Amino acid sequence: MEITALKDHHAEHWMKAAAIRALAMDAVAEANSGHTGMPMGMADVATVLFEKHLKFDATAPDWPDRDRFILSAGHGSMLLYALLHLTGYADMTLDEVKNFRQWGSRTAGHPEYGHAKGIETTTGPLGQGLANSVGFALAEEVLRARYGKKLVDHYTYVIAGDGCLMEGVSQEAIGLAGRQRLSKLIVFWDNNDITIDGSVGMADVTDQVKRFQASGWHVQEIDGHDPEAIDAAIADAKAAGKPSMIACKTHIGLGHAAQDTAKAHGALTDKAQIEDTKKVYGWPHGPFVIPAEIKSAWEAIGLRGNPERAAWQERLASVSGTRQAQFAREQAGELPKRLPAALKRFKKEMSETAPKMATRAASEKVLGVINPIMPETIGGSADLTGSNNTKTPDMGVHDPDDRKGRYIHYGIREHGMAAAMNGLALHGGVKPYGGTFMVFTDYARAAMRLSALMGIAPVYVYTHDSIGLGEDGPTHQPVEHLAISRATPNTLVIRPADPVETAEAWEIALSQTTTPTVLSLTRQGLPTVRTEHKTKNLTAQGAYVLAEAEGKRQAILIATGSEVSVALAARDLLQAEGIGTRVVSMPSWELFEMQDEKYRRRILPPGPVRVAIEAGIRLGWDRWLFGERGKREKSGFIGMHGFGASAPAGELFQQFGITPEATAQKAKDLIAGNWQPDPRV
Ligand SMILES: Cc1ncc(C[n+]2csc(CCOP(=O)(O)OP(=O)(O)O)c2C)c(N)n1
Repeated sequence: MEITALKDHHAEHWMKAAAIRALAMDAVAEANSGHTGMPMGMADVATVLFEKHLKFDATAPDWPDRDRFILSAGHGSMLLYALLHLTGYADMTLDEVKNFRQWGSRTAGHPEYGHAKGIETTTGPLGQGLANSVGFALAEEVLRARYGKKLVDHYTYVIAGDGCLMEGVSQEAIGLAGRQRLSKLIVFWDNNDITIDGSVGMADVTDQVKRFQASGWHVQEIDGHDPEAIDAAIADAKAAGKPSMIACKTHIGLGHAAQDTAKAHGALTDKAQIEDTKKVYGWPHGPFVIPAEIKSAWEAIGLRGNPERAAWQERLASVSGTRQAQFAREQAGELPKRLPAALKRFKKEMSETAPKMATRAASEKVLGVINPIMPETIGGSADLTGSNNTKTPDMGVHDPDDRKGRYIHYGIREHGMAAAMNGLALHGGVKPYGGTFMVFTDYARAAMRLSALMGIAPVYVYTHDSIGLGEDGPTHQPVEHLAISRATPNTLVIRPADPVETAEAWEIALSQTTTPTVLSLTRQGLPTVRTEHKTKNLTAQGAYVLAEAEGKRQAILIATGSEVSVALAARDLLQAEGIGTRVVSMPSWELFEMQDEKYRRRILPPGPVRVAIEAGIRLGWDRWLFGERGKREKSGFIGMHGFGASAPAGELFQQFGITPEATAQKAKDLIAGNWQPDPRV
């Protein structure tokens, strides 16, 4: 639809949409950076969605039963900021819009979760928002099944661009949504044929309509500037009974000299061109000026959901007190009161029976305690359920035929799983965890990084955490992955040594509300090292003395996970030679870092030589070896210096020198003053 026809036939709509376009142009021009063309192209779709369909109340942005709106094409952030400002979200003042992309503003370059209400997720890395939306829609299904339509009945709407659809993660998301028949997920594709380098055709000839259909979606194609077509398409999408994609043919940079070109993708800052565009729009107002009647029309849209929310509040008040309390607890992300005692009982039993067990198997046992007490957990695995030990019998498999099922078969989609877990966590009311092999952290990383950046708390259950997985070989043996996870800000990495530490690790992970956790778990069996029951969660201190030196303390062995038992055996060797040796179990660097100086000094006192043992690369370990009062010439590392190999685990530990004997020798060399640099492989 051409601009003149739009202006003539849909005058009111046009002016509302023009307000978005004008704000986008003004803010980008003021910041001298940002993306103008996309908000200009999708303003009509967004206006119809907010005016006629989106269930929301700008005065209550956290209303749990609101529809979610996700701008997956996050570079078009001004579209979202304009909508939030116009509809009257208190966080999004005109000053915030004027401070687009400036230090301290809520209007970051790309929408950031937590900066302002109404930003449901952080987007910008293309494809992520779309992949998050699958988690949002899954959370809605699970909660609707549990609480009924009275309390949970909402849609997830997404705007995705060509870039989102080109990213690989989009196929993972689309495939999962299609299989799960997420009928309350509606995606608008901004089909404008333009990316940064030029036309989409330079890099892609995919028939997106057929692609979505092939994955089980309902698809429509419309003129993305025609308000009636947009309205009708949304109505049809709602009735489709499957996830729905609306291909919206749009013009990037509508009405601007750069329309339909890659130039429109960038910052359109030329003053004369902006003025010309505003003339075409019939928008005679200066920068950041929104006429009162247009602002109040938008504010009325912002209040449209108010009665519906009040009715919802009444319905919530009418359910039983227990149910209300449960709903509130789950929404707040609080742990059930019964959980700590149940985990303590589990720990006691493990210490008493001291089984030999892989930590992945221990994790399954712990989940067997947790899941029946926490109906909000949503488990899953990327097609490695039997290997990750992530499923407990009470969960039920989530499926269109069993929406109460709490276990999700994500398929071989590590990235899609992690992104969906972000969506589940952001939706609220559920607590997601999901498993794969630790080495595939690489596949999931972009989404894991966003969990950390957003400050949300999914739990990544990563098993097969070292060469200890054996015969699958170096393609499957993580060596640098602990370091990568530890390098990521706001990420908690826990590598438990036995079933007791595994239970403690889960308790810590589930108590997080603003930090994701990586649980690093073994494939191979390990002895229980915590044979003396302690009610206190020792893992929460990050590191603690597991075995004290007998006689004069000459060596401290610091180990994590499967190498704690190596350290204990090395201690036996050293003690047999009269060398007093302390073993420190250090399941989490981050938690140890948070302890006060006095505690850290108590665990790692100056004086004795230090040897760290971990079947991963050394990067980062120097902090605990040289730092914390340590000395380079009095410290050594037993671990990996390159990639692993395919062989039985026992052989690999021997070949790579991660043994009690090598550890004891290293300690003795250091005590004798024979420090050697690490081998370079
Ligand atoms: C994962 C990722 N890769 C690259 C970018 C950089 N980038 C931002 S927008 C864009 C082009 C997107 O094209 P499209 O989705 O068609 O948006 P439009 O041109 O319509 O605004 C690129 C490559 C990014 N944000 N995320």
